[in-house]
Amino acid sequence: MEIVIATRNEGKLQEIKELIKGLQVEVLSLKDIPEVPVVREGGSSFRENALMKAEVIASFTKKVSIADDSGLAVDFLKGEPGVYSARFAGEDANDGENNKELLRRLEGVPISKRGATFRCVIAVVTPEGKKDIAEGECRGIIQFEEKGEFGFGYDPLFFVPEYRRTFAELSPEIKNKISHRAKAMEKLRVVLKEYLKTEKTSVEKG
Ligand code: ITT
Repeated sequence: MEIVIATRNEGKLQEIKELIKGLQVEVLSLKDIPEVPVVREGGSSFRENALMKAEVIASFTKKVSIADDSGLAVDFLKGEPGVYSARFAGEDANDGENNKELLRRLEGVPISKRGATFRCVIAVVTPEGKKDIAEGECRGIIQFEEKGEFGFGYDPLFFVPEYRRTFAELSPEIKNKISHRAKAMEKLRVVLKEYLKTEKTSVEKG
């Protein structure tokens, strides 16, 4: 079975590919299907955005599609940047600019008030319109400066107390065991396995 990972974010793509390793699927990304439409994220929740992205791509490609909408909710900023995480420092902001903006907004805020949650919602949609959705969360503390080279986005600022490292200091293998994305994907592996079983049965039946 072919599935499409509906993201233009290279960091997410690599992580999701790792997380579905072992399933008998052939993974396509949006780079393999250049003509797909760009989905504007107009929703006010991760859930809405993830579903919208997966629905558009599933109906366009006629393949099972997986979309991830995720972001960082900082306690002191009352949940910001949230669904605007990719655009925190402006419409076309890159990771470095978003990290700088986050540090600026937290200037003078003590460590005790720098708690934050990474949230991830992943939607799986079939061409027939069947939808499944799962969420995952991970708690951490926003550092005073960037540390580490792995990962993407806010990883260099997101300190995980249990490991005494930022996400960007942890190897991809460890991040993929404990992250918000890993937790969401773990629930959806069951769903994908079911699709595979159904597909196998219908192929055998002819
Ligand atoms: P797609 O919509 O094409 O998937 P995007 O980057 O626009 O890509 P989102 O709208 O879901 O995706 O934005 C998520 C942003 O949240 C992302 O750009 C990062 O800045 C941040 N983010 C999400 N998960 C992260 C992670 O595991 N590590 C670091 N930052 C993360």
